[in-house]
Amino acid sequence: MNGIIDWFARNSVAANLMMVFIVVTGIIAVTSVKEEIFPEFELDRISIEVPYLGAAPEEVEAAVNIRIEEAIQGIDGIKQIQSTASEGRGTVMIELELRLTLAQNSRDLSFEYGINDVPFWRAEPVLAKLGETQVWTVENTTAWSHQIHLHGFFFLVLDENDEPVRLLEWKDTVDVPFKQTRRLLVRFDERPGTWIFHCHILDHAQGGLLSAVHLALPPGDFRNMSGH
Ligand SMILES: [Cu+2]
Repeated sequence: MNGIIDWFARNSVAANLMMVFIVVTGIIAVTSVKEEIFPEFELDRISIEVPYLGAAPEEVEAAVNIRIEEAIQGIDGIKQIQSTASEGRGTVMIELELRLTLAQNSRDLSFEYGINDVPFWRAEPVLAKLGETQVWTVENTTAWSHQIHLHGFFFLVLDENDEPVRLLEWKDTVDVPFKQTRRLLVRFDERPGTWIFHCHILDHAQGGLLSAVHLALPPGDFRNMSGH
């Protein structure tokens, strides 16, 4: 033991390198532990990963997965829960339903999209993965009807004011009458880029009823703006 201390006392460069190494691994450990403990937020997807060292999948399932599932049960707007228990780790993926609201500013009567309760100009664009199918709930709180048009992809109207729609038909424009709600299924394919959606009434689009879907692009990366 004394030999090691003597050696480090004589080799101060080695001692300093050792210290830097310990500090750096400490920082890496702290930041990577954080990533595992805190849920990762995206607009429509939350992933909760909980490490449970040394536990068998059945133990993880009972101690982690089932508890998370119980805790989030009954929360509004959950589209799908995907739960996996593996050796030493439980993962629960929650897919949220996307909620678009069409509102009107009472002061200047301009139109506003709200995306999951955030006005569109403060919200991130809608994020989608290649090949993903999403469910959009579009609630029109204004006194006007709006025809929502999405570039590049189609809507399937699932229900109107919670009443299921039959027949199911693919449309590129969906009318959302005033004070009504439509639940739409949107299927994205393998064409990455920024795809605009807006009200087809021109002064409404100009007044703000316009937003974008980023298909497999990180937020803030605008590409392939299709403008018609
Ligand atoms: Cu409109």
